[in-house]
Amino acid sequence: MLRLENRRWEKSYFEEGRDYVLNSWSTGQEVDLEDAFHFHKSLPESKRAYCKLRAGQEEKRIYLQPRAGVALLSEHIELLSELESKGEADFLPTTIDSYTRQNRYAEAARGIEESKAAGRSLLNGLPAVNYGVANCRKIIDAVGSPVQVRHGTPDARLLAEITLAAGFTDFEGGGISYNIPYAKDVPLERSLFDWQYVDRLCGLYAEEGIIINREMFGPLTGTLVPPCISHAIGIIEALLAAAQGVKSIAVGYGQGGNLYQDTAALRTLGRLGRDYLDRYGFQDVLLTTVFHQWMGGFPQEESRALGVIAWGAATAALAGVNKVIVKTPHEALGIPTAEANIAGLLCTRQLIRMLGEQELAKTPYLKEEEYMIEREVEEIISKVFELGEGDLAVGTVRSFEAGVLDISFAPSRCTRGSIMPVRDKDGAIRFLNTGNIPFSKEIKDFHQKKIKERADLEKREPGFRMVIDDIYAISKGRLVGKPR
Ligand code: 8ZB
Repeated sequence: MLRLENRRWEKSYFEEGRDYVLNSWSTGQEVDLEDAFHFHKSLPESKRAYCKLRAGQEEKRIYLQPRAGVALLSEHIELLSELESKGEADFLPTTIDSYTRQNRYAEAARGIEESKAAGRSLLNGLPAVNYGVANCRKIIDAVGSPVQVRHGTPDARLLAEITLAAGFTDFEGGGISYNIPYAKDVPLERSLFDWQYVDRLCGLYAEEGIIINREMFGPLTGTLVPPCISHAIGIIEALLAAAQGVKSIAVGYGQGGNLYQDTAALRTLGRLGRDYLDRYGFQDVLLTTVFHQWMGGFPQEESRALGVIAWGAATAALAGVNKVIVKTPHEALGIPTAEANIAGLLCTRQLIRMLGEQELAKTPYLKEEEYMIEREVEEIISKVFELGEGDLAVGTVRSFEAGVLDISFAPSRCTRGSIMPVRDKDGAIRFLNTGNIPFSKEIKDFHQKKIKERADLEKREPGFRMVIDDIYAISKGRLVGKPR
């Protein structure tokens, strides 16, 4: 039985479980922390995510990062080099394949062999565990930018051990955001525990002066997620990571589509995140924000897709954010080619540069959006602490059971899925149903009023039909789903 609590793991407690992790695949034996520390210390600042993020935040720069990962190492290195040179990416990714995300390394091994035989990638990412420490280090040696591991793994302990030892300086995911949207049957206690391991490992690096950035996956299911949901979860994951000694944390948010709501979301995410970290004694932790271009369904045609991408880029520029994760015109089709990825990057870069001097005016509408998000997040998180009797990890598990924390459209059995989002007449994402989230009357009334305006305009009852129309709207060329 796991005894989950939000307390920094003793070194002995960490080491107790470590042999099991490192023995779960042969390459685990390559991990040597002393050698890893030595390699990290040899890296120039330009290859360290934390240093680059800190400098960028001071200079108010907006960094761009693509997603990319293929089965074969040499092709992966070539792909990243192109995204860096021709796409002008500031941060490079290594997207991990789905077998590895589920700890199915034998099947990933087969995927490598089959990809070699086929002469093309038959996996949807790089199986980094199979390649091991020495091979993965070739990636770090070959490029000039910091490289981040991007995945979707409930149990990422071995993946973290290997990639961090290889010299990756940035690792995405968290015990909530890499479980609930990605798995059906992994207990939340389990994934929170396994991510405490990952965070504690990063903490051990930090004790050597090697600061690994940890990024929380903000978009969750990517389907009409209200800002307060992703904010609350990102902040909880940030506090849990900081408790294990993580010193650099990025919190993410997926574009909703309404410029004012997205701007309010990004501004409050940075503010609230900073606030909570300070409040709980983590003033020394660097906090940055990440904006994901539209994570829902895309139009098929590349030119229309680039329109969606450009709107995300404009939003990021006007709202202000530290990093943008860029989509590609192949989004509706599958894994993008290098060329499509470069198109997404250059399109985004153009908008970010063109709008660099402009900032969205703080109108009453924007202020109201910010006020609402802040209140919603505070109301949720205070209840999580209350249910945990002060312990955030325990509170998180109890809150998902009670529906105080809830994520819609997720595959996991660990979330109720009893909240329901829908757009208002301006395209902002509201709660059609607040489920068991303990919102005050003021907040519930606000959402109802906003949804009623749309219902009156469209002369139909708010309901699931409206939600379905919204889910398909962007791929059909609109933001707000229209009745047929
Ligand atoms: C949750 C993230 C989904 C996004 C992209 C998808 C989607 C997944 C790869 C990739 C480039 C890969 N994605 N795997 N993009 N290379 N191996 O992540 O297309 O946009």
